[in-house]
Amino acid sequence: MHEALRSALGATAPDSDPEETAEWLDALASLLASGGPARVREVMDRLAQRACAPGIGWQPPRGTPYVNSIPVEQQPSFPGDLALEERLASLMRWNALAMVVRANQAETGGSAELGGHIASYASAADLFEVGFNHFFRAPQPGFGGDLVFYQPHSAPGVYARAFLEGRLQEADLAHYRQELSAARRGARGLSSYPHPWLMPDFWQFPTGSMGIGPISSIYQARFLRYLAHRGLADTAGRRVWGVFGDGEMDEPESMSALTLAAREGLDNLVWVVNCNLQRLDGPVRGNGRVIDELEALFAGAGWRVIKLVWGSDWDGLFARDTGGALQRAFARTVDGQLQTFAAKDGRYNREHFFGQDPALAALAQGLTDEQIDRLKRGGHDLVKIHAAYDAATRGDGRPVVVLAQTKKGYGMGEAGQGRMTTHQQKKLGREDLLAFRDRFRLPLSDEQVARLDFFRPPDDSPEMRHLRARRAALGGPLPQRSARGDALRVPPLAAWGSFALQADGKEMSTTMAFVRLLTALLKDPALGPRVVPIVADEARTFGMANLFKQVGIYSNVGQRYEPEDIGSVLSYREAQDGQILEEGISEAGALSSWVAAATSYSVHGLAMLPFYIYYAMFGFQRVGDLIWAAADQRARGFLLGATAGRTTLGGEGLQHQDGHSLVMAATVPNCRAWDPAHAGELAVIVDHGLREMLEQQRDVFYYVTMGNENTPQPSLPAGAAEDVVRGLYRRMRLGERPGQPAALRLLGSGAILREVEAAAAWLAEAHGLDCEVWSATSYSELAREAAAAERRDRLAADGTPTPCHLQRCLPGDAPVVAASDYVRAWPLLIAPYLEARVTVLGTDGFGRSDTREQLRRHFEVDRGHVAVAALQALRRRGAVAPAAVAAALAHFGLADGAGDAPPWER
Ligand SMILES: Cc1ncc(C[n+]2csc(CCOP(=O)(O)OP(=O)(O)O)c2C)c(N)n1
Repeated sequence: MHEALRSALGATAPDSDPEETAEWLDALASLLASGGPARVREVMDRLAQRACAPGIGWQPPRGTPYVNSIPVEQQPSFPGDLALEERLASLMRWNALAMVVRANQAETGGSAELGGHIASYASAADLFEVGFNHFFRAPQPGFGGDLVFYQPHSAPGVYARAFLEGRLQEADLAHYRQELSAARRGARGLSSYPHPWLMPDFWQFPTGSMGIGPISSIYQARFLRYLAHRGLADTAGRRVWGVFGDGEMDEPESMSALTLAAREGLDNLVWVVNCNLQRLDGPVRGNGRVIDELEALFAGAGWRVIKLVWGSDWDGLFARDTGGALQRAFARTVDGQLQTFAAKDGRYNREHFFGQDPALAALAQGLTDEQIDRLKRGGHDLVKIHAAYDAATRGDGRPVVVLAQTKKGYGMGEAGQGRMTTHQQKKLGREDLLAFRDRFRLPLSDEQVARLDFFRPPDDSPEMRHLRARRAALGGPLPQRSARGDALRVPPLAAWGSFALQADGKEMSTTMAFVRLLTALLKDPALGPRVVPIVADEARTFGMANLFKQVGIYSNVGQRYEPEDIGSVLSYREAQDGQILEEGISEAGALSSWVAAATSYSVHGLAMLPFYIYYAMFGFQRVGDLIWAAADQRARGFLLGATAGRTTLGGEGLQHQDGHSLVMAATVPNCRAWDPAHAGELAVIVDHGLREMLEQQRDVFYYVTMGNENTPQPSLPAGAAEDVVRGLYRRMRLGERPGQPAALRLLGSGAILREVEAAAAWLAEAHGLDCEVWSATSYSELAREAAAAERRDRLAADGTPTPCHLQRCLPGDAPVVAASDYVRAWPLLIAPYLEARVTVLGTDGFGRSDTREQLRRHFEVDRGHVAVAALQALRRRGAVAPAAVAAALAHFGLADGAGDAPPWER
């Protein structure tokens, strides 16, 4: 030990006084001998405290040698049947490989275009198998189970296990990545990656987009604590496991919440980072060591790091290596080189690794080339993996990361192990397949290998009995997803939203109205506790500070300080049972929190009602991929884009004014997007959403825009509510000629409805025009219904037209002018379904900082532009004279604008 310590140190730093150093090391060695490791740690902590004093300025290194964190003498004995579990892992590997290769072979009904991955699961199989056999617990009576995030391109391995468990059949495996063809052949198609939308009883968390699994797992772990602290659910003992790639750690999302996990003391969270040292194109850190880098990063963030670098075969080598030659060699070897060692055979490794120095060569002397070839890395050794996971589950208040070194394409031999191109490898030749069979001692004939037969041992075989027994002991199969939460009754809208429905002209903004609605909902005895208000450091901006005191901000430790504003009615209050999730300046974090709450109905069987309110510009644009994953995950909740629109947020300008989130929201199939103009509309929309999500248990979520402009709020016309949720209702008709259809229809939405109403009033008064004003609460809802109706007509043999709300509201060819605070693409969604010609005014282009009035003039969506657009539309039909248009242009001060560059070019 003494020698090893000395040489490990010697490998890293030149020594100005070796003799003195030796004395210190001797002292350390005798302390270790007399007091044991705990005493060494104690003394080292004290010494470190001293050495960190400014005068000395020592900084502790973040790294430890390139060896396992759990020494062999502390390794627990393996509780399973090692031989059986190794055989099972080999079967998983085979079936996963066969699935991908078959999907890509024309002879077996596949197609080379289908893709799939072999090498990633080949590296991760053992990491998964130890989890499945010993650690990942399914929900069972009285225990909600663990939450497991699976590395996405390892999905074939997870299917392979479900096949052995009898949850999937051979025909299903044969339809991996053939979800559409499968249904026609009576099989179940298997999605490429974990997608709850596509396999709602199977996959729980979507991980296909790198980085989303990692950040989501942290916030799910935190949400388990939140539910417990708020007394809503007993989540004690439940754990979140995440198996991720080392390349995936490059994603900002993977890294961004590490300190949060440590700060919140999430020792219910275990990440296993599969360090196969490769990503798609090549090495993750060819010129460095990713395990060292990640160790420093995670340890610095406050995580407990368990390095799982070498398999049991190395234990003997380390024991014999009293001079520390191995450690010195590893300290010199970068990942690019380790990858090459993985790709080469035993002979090469003997020459190039063990041949580096005589001490190493001596270590390898007793090994055959074959044995050298089979020296396992830690992540391929079931015993070592078990030891690491076992240690990981002994919580000490910190989240845990297991850094497991593996080989990419493990066992793929010449065809793929450690090859640069292995990530993309989807085909294996006959010889490679036979070699794979031999390598893993699979009980398959040459013909079965050539045919790529899937293999399931007989039900009464020891393997299958063991497999079933292990899962039974852990509560049942995984992954599994539940589709239903507890149904909650929504109180009648009148009980919490009548102020908005009968606003009677009171001045307020829709954001203020929302906060009032939220405050009222929070007070409902049944629903209130389920509400989860979420903000990313903008609660004050949106006038929500009153909630700090009322329901408190969640903190796992309560409030350990006296807030500066103590005594004020709105004082800042953190509490362990606080209800608000204040996520700081992390939209990705806030969105992940929202997802945890929005999927609670399924993950915990407990429906929660999250409202994440944020600057509209920093939503779909900033964290759109997380929102897409939320949709995949069948999230239910509300996203509220505040300070929405390009012209409602005076002063802020280009970066803050959102003119396109609604268009993006409209591209998410189960997101219903709304642009209410008034408090009443907003209340009706929220009420409808509550009923859809909580009572009818529909897998939808709502995106609702809100403005911060104080305006007089009209009462909602009687009977309008149903049409509000259809997306369009009539607000008024001016200058009506009884018995005749309106000559003109003006559509306004959100912040611009008032401009449209003002334009209509002027047109009626100045030109005696008969015009209708409609509030378009959602162009995407209108367009979806119209498109569905059009599709039915297209595909129906009898061709009977199906009427839709849009066409019922706006029949005939009277010109339609639609103005919005969003880009033209938003109102244009409805244009193809109308007989009338539609003129659209929108806010395409970059924002500016100025007053609302100036902005509306700049983007050409103010009342003057609406009025002129309407008159031009009528002029085209010969319904008004050109002089009327000229007069209007002059009246509104627009006479000289035609030659200017349009706003979106400025
Ligand atoms: C956001 C995102 N970018 C890119 C990809 C494409 N992609 C899929 S797997 C992969 C490499 C993964 O490498 P690593 O995390 O090291 O996992 P390994 O396959 O090596 O186990 C990439 C780039 C993706 N799925 N998501």
